[in-house]
Amino acid sequence: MTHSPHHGHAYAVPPHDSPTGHAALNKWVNKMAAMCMPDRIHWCDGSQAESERLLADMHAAGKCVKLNPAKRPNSWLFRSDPRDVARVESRTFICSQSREGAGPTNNWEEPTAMRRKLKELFHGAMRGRTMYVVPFCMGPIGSPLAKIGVQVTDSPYVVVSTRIMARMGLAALTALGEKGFFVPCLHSVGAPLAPGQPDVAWPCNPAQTHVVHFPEERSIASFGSGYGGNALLGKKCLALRIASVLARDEGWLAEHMLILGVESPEGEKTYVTAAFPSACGKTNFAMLIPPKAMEGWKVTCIGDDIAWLKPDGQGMLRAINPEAGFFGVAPGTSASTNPNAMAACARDTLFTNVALTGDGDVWWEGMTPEPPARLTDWLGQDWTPGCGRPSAHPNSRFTAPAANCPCVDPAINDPAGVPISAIIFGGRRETDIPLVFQSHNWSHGVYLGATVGSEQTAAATDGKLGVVRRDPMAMLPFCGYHMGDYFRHWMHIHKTLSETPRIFHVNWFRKGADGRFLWSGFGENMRVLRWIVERTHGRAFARETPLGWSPRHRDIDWRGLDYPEAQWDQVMALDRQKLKMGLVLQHEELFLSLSERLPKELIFERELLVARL
Ligand code: O2Y
Ligand code: MN
Repeated sequence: MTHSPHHGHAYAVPPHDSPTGHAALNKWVNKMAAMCMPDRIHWCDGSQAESERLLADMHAAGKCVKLNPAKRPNSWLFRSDPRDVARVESRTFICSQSREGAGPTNNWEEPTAMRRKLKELFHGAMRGRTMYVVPFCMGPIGSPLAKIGVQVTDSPYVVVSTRIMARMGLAALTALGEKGFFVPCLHSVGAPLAPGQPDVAWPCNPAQTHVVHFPEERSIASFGSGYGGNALLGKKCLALRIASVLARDEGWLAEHMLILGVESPEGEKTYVTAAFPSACGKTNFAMLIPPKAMEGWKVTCIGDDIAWLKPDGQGMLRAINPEAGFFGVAPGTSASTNPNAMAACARDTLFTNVALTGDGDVWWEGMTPEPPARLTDWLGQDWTPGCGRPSAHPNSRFTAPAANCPCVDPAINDPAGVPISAIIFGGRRETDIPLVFQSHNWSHGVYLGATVGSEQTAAATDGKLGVVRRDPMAMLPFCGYHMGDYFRHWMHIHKTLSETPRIFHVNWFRKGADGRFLWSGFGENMRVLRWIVERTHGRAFARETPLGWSPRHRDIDWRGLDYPEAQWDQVMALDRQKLKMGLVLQHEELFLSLSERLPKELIFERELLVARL
């Protein structure tokens, strides 16, 4: 196949041995190659040997640091370009046929115009590089809930990361077969190399970054960034934005939720999902270790970020984690805050933008109480404590296999998924919102999820720190269609269930008048989680409040903790007048922006809330 670039001689797609007879896939790969003009094409098999080869090549090219195998076996450190450190919401687009289809919460551009722009951007974008063809399966191979994607990328970092985060390679290709449905995912760092031009450690093109979704076509194109959610297209792009559209059309839910299992001392297992906006301690909650005094209670982890939930033949909502690894925020993760995450990244892990110790290990703020005396920081510069800069970027990450996590749930690879008894929504709120309450019913629960607000942190660069952003179901940056239709879909799903999960709201982050946290969180959250689980089984007491059903001090398991009732009253307090004047008005603002597409049930719920307050 030949193609004539603007500036000169014809381009011929390099010969490549496709391992699949999937005609549509082969055709698409050839078409992408003709446009991007890579020097080489490599179909990824997903083997350990392939990953080792790519890492060795990147190491030889100065693109990563091999960590000390005695300290961190089979692990590597990458340092990104300082302009490419996080998801870029302002450059993320949902290009549905109509602007209405994307709704007011997404950036929209007319699809034909965007395709024209992308064609220009991708034209010759892989010159001098290898185009990797990366088949991957989101969800356990063979699961009726799983979906296949194929990413073409010129980033070997993306290839080795995808191998950890998804079931990648020949197994996915075999599951796809010769006629199966796949989501085409086009990715380039947008930094072609002229003949003889030396590469840089982290090629990218921040001025031209575009992360684009075509929901009707079910395809993704990402240009200019090599980082995280912009580049690992199986994660936020496929498993949330495109999957939310598939889920709407097919009768299921693609959610920004962790999945955990709670095992009682009697061995009863209850599965729970929870949605929190980015960087609200989701990974810590997903891997929670109960206080010692709550003997016999155990938490297991299915996933820390994304859940796909589908009613089964009996009307029970069952969930899978479409991912196979954790792309966790490093700073703040420690042996005391999350020993399970520390164990998960103790080996076989890719670190990005953390600091390097003198003996070839990694460090980040919060890993140990005392920082090492000297470090090489995430920018590759000498670092000493007190130099005034953090050693690791606040959005630095570990990419670790879920299989390494000591608390991984045995059902993580179960193709049928796990039955969900409770759904938790939460945000980061220093004031106003009590620690925990339960919705009156499904429609009230959807209202709670739809009106979640959270104070901003570092995961989204365009967010302003500390400002409360409405983040419905933690899906604001991730819903691939109109948010009003999304709420409607949540209402519809209830009609397809015979067993309805109970819905709860939590806020681990409330502060007292003295500015100190009223709740210490982490393992102590097990006390709240136990109440939630017991409620789903009809075993725990509560009192009715205007916000929902709330536990009293005596309804919580306090073994091993002296938590005074007066402090409980503070963490659970609600100021009716303040809520009526502030919160409900803010809900109104969100609802107004969604206007005609908002399901009427949510308007009723707001009226009921005002009346109760
Ligand atoms: O900044 C990025 O590219 C990653 S953001 C991220 C990563 C893992 C899990 N969740 C998130 C998020 O922003 O929700
Ligand atoms: Mn997330």
